[in-house]
Amino acid sequence: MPTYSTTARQLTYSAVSLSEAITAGDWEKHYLGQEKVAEFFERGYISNIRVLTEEQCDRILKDYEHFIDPSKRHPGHAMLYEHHSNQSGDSSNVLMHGLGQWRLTRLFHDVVFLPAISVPSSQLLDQDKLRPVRLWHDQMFAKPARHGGVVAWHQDYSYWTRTKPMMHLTVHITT
Ligand SMILES: O=C(O)CCC(=O)C(=O)O
Repeated sequence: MPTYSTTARQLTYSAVSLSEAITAGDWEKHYLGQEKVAEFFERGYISNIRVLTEEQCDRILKDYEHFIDPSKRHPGHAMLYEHHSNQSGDSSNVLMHGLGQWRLTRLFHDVVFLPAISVPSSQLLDQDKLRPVRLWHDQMFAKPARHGGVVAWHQDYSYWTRTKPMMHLTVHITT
């Protein structure tokens, strides 16, 4: 069971994870091929990289309900850095936006550390060598089927300036 420390405001778990079947020997299978790596440095992005199985998606969607359904609100809700239940500006649609989900549930916590994400990230931070990876922040946009809102047009250039020389990247996970 997770515990919530009121002093450290940090979620800790006793054991196991979303990737419990993955052992150190499995790291290599997550390496991107040289073609994909080259594509990233040529175009600035790559897409269609599977990071979760369907079974993992089904499990994480249960945790997702804590953030989208007020009647299932998580007991650690106050630990979110931000939570907006509807940023669409339209009460007939929903655009939930939150930061800090990784601190609340085990699966959202574990997704941040999945080798399927951290290993390719380590390859893509620097063209010349593998780099250690750390989380800057997580962010969730929820657009429920048939009544999902849209994110208004905006630019994210300021993110590009957070490290110099640039040594960060964004991982977009869609289900
Ligand atoms: O997924 C979206 O609709 C918006 C994403 C976005 O604004 C962001 O990643 O900062």
